[in-house]
Amino acid sequence: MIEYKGLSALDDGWVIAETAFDARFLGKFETIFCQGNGYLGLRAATEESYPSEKRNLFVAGSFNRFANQEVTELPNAADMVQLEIRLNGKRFHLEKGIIHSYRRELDLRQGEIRRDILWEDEQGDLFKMSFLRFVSLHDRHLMGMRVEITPLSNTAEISICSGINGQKTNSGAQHFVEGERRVFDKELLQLTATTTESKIEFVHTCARRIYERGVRLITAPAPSMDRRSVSLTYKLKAEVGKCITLDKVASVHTSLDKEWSEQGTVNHALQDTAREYLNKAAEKGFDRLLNENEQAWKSVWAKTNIEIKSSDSFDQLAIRFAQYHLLLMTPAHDSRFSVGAKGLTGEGYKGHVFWDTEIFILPYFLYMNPQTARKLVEYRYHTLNGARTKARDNGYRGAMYPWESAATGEEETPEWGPVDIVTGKPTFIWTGKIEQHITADVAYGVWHYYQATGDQEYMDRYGYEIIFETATFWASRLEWSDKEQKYHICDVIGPDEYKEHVSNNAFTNYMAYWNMTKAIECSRKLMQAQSDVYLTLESKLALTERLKEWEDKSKQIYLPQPDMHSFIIPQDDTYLNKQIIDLKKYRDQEQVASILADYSMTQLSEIQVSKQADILVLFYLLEDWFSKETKAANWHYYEPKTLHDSSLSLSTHSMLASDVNELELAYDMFAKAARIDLGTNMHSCDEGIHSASIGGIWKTAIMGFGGVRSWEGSLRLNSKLPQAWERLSFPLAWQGERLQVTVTRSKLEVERLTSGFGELTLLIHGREYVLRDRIVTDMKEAERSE
Ligand code: IFM
Repeated sequence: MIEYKGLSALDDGWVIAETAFDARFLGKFETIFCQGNGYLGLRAATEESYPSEKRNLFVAGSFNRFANQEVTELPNAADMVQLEIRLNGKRFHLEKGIIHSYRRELDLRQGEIRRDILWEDEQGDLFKMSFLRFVSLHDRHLMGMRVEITPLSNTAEISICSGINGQKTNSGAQHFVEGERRVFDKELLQLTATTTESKIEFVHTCARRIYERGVRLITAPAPSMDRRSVSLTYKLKAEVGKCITLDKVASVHTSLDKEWSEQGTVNHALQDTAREYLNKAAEKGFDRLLNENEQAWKSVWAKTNIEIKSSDSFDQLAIRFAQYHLLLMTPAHDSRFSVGAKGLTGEGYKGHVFWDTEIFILPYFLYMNPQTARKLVEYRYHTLNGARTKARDNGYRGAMYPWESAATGEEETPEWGPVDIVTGKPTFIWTGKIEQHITADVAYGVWHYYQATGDQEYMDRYGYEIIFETATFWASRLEWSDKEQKYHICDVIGPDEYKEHVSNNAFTNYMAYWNMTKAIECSRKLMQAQSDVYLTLESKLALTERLKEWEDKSKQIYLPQPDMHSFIIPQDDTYLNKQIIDLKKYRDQEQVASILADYSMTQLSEIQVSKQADILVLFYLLEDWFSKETKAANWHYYEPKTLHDSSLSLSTHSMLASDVNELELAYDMFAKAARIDLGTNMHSCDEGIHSASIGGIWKTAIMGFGGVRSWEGSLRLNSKLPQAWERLSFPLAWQGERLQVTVTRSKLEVERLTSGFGELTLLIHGREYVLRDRIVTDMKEAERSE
């Protein structure tokens, strides 16, 4: 049913195929075959409609609140890819008739989907049907589709109804007020709609052309309008063997687009512009538009290609699949928006932005495309005021970032979740209130960006302010314990969300401490070396006063230490005293979170069971603060108690296993992480792609096996290949330079692709090297000295 084609020398890991149609698995392919460009995300629903489908089209950042008591979400824009095809009067769909052959492929090289079907209708008539679709990477407003129908046994009456359907909702929530519907010249359709609360105007426009055996047919289609929809129906007679082709190009523009949101839209300006735009696109023709898209992808791959020579060629495909989706999910065009936990591929998590961005997705862009990384860290500056409001509303100072963020930086976590298995009531979602480590994670992202890029201008304008405001939040958040004579952080949720209302979660305490000490270091540095920036921030934030508070308090934060004998760090104050149960059933589960069918969240809080990596994330972020023994001991203590019920878990475990030289374990976990969305579990991603896990695939390969880390401004390479891999080669951006790193079993080679100023110092397997053009080191020697 799912085939990872391209696993031969010829096509080399680029194509994923759906080899048979099964309506039960529509969600799987809608998600993994999703198309987009960071502005638009088009879920890959088939052209013909099915009851279990989820047709989604999202525009990055276009949040709307359906009702006051609901959180804001990305609204589902009008559908322009659905077609109603009638063959001899009967609606074409694959739950009737006989499917003689079926194949749908996503080609990652160009982000195109092709579907070929040989289908016999209930009367015994045979048809060849082909579909091709793209969302342009060349032009972010544009998408295109081609449909080819050839009757193979008898002359056939073909009718194709296609248009713009604005009747779509987000699982019932209608986010739009109906606008105008128009048909221009019996060819071009336009439908406008405005979001109910955020008042964003969406303009959907499309045009189509129809051909018989390549010759354009000038036929008069029948227009029709309905509530929130407009369409055209073509009726044609096709002879045996004669192919009817419909080309459709469509666009979405919104008043949120930078050019409009800055100047505002007046009268029909947006509609007129969109119409002109689409007319031009239609004039160019489908083939040229397709070609432009292909060229755009080609240049992306030329810059970002990663090669993995593995005994399992799935690995190569998996990394490309991850890169493909990382591009789709990231609004590189506009720093007012960031990456949703499901990207733009589904309604899951409502388009909201989590710590996933800083910890799991940002690293990819830092080391592959720093310009895009800058957009992501700017987003947190755009939302800084929202975070200040959240801090104030909760009785704190500084900036308290929301666990779930959308347009403004105010908290958007919904309050009620799935059923509590014991009480039968909905479960209260505490993360928005007490999963507070996000605030330090944001600051960490800012610092990581600065280390990897050296972008001083960003820091001066935005970065320092974020670090100071987040440190101030922590200073106001700490609670003094008379008994311990230390500052504690009580009543939080750490990364392990199966432990609610815990105190002194190690991850949270260490990250808060890191955040405050980083603020101290930055303000001292500014005082000495950049007095202008210091003075600006001093007058805005009263830095001198704050510095004293950070210094006094950070010294006294309680940081849970590794046990002297076992090296175990308590995850929180009570974790190690909780009951241990046999978790085999849940670790062998088919679908994640099966434990919630047996235990409520309250009950889970009393068991040594973790949803996902917690302390281990700390070992990766603050790697020099912990010894190898501590990392290994905690990996082995906590992993058997971890269900990996969050998709963020496996990649962290894999990276850490690499760090402690458990390479085969690391590979096993990489292989599992790479299959979370792309694997054969046909329901794992119905709600959308797991963005953080996708970033995690790149991280396990490049930061895990490639061993790439940055620590306080220096680039480290600690590469180790698992048995299955013979070669790993990847590009790397570092402080304005571009490098190419190639690791084989015998050597590690770093080539400098740019001729920047001066020498570059790298730490390779613990030894300092100066890079001029190229460094080659011996992997065997590195292994021996481990
Ligand atoms: O941010 C994650 C969290 O760590 C686990 N639950 C899902 C969230 C969104 O991916």
